[in-house]
Amino acid sequence: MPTATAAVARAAGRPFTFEEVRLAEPRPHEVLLRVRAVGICHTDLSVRAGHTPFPLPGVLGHEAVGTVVGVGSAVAATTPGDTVVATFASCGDCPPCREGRPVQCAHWPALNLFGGRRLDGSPTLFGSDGEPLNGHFFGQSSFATLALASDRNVVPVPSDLPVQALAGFGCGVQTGAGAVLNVLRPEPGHTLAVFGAGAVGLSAVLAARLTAATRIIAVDLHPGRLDLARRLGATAVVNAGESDPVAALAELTGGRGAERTLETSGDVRALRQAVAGLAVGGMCGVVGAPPAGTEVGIDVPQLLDRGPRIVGINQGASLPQRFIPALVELYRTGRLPVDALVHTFPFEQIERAALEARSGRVVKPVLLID
Ligand code: CXF
Ligand code: ZN
Repeated sequence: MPTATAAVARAAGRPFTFEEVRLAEPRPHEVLLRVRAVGICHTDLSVRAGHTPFPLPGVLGHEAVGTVVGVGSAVAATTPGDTVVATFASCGDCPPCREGRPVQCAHWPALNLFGGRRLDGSPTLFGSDGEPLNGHFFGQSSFATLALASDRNVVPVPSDLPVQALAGFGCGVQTGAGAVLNVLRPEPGHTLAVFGAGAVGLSAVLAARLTAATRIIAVDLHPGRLDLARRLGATAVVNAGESDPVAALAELTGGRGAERTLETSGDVRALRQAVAGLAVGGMCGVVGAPPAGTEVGIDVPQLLDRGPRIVGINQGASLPQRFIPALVELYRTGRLPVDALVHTFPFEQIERAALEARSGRVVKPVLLID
């Protein structure tokens, strides 16, 4: 059994502890990675805080870039020595997977969030005492020196690019850029307003620059993040703590509202504003997740009158084997400059990295593992 060091989340609200763990041997379609960089996403911290259900003790981490060090007997898409980005898991067998929509996999929650095991219930991780630990988080559990993934959720990428820049492509960058490029697809003359200028929202701003959207408006409460949004291509910013975003969107669009909005913060007030700020016939993409069970009301006469489309988008509606290489190529050619979002920390400083992200000082913390 391969042995690794992992940052283990023992219980909700407790600091990570560095422990020796053992990984299961790769099954036919599985891949063993030496993790070289792994981003911290809000979802990791939300699980660690006890707000998103995942069974603890366990190993989180779902934005790995690594080197393949072992493959199961049926793996054809990658080979030892390859650099890969690890992304979300999907079963490959259910109707949405077969129809090319793995983000809507029938087993998505079990495979990525709540399961802690493979779908058949077998553990992939063990503590040094031999007891099973929860793993398989997004099919990877990559806050560790080694991670077990599968041939469906690793994507080979060029080996000559900085690993820290590619880490977010497995979740945050894919989520923000995919929402814009795969779903919202703003047209010439359109205004896109992005609520939340974190890693997902800023990736959406970067992607919006690749479209013909005329106006790209970032909405947040944090002045530093709004400055960064401007530097990355937002044509206007709105500080939601100082002015009403719905009124600001109306003013910036000659009274029409935004043809496209994207809610990335998970705040229901922001979601209401993102819908209220739409132009007639506009589309609001929802990627930010409030706590389970959260509802918002719909004004039905306004629904009929204004015809908004409100679309939930998971992982940027990505087909990872196609979309991630495309994003990586955009990065390589300077057209998706995600370096501006990234701050690196040594793996041992995972707590400091988490703290900096929570304070808003750091947009995308990436842990480097040597
Ligand atoms: C999240 C999005 C919100 C629900 C849980 C999964 N995706 C990535 O971190
Ligand atoms: Zn994530």
